Amino acid sequence: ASVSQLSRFCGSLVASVVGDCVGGEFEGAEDVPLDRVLQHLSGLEDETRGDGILQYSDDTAMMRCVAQSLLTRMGFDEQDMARRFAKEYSLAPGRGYGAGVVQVLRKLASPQLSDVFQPARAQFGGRGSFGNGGAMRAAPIALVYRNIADVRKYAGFGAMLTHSCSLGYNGAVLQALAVHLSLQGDLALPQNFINKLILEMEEVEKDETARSDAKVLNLAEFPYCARLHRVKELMEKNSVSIEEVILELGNGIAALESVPTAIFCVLHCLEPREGLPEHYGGLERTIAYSLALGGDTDTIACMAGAIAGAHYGISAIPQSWLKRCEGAEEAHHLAERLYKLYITQ
Ligand code: 8NA
Ligand code: MG
Ligand code: MG
Repeated sequence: ASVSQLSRFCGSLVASVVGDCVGGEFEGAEDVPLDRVLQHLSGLEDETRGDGILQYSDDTAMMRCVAQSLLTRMGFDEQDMARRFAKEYSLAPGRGYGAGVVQVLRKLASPQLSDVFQPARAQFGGRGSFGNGGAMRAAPIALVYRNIADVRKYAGFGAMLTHSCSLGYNGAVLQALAVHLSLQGDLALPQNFINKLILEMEEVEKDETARSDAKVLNLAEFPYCARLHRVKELMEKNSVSIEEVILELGNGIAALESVPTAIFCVLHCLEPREGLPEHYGGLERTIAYSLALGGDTDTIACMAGAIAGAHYGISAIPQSWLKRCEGAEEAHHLAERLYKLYITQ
């Protein structure tokens, strides 16, 4: 059955929140046995347990700012978005922000600041952050810009407010491109999906700054393209172990170590997989698998959720999960409003 655009919008933002909320349990854990993941997820379905609501973290807090800014300004407005990040942080500083980014968020609160991209450029001795904080909040940009060149441009700018290293903002570009293609139904042909991402990122990584940043950080040329080629190789294998995925793609807080990983989670879980319950649909498999990788689980599940939700649509997310995740309903409303404002006008 075909999934409507509205359902894809809602699925993307809601599944990203669900990934963040359920992933928080294992954030930073080295080794996460699949049993524990499945136990955690089946606990959500048990209404009598009353473990309460799972709280969202920085991932969702910042994604909401991006969506609200796009709604209020009817387009990308860096001043407004920066102010929203700063305000959100000052109201709820305990959402698990990265250790470096909090300095940027404090500086962005200053009314004297004229260049809102400046605080990000001062990070890490002027090199800028390569964390995945730009990528984790990129989905709303892919929802509202339908032209792929705009997706690239505004996902990059949106990330540069906190992440000025090209590895940081290009991770956001890749994440937004993956959501963009998923919204178009491109995951129906996984090989085409990954090939298109590689072609796009070849353009993105041709850039002089991207080349010199890769060199300075001792990475191979075209680092994202290289990872995407590894994703492709893993897709072609009959069986892939968790250890292999972590070794080849990573599970860390750097965008390079997590965005291609999230994309792989989605692709790998398009089909039923050994060890995952048979009654799970693709979206549930994607979230469960993302958690089982360990490391930055909230953010990998958040990013994989945004891509998978855009493919499967809102009805693929179990009600029992939604009900236990803080901000899931709000994300549904935000997606509906973005759809109304940008698609049906
Ligand atoms: P960020 O910009 O502070 O980057 C995150 C971290 O990456 C920094 O604190 C540094 O350790 C490292 N880093 C980034 N750029 C550089 C650089 N140029 N040189 C050296 N080190 C660098 O924060 P962010 O917004 O990118 O956040 C990323 C992640 O941190 C998110 O997953 C978020 O949820 C959060 N977080 C993660 C964990 C975890 O254990 N995985 C725990 C708490 C918070
Ligand atoms: Mg987080
Ligand atoms: Mg995280």
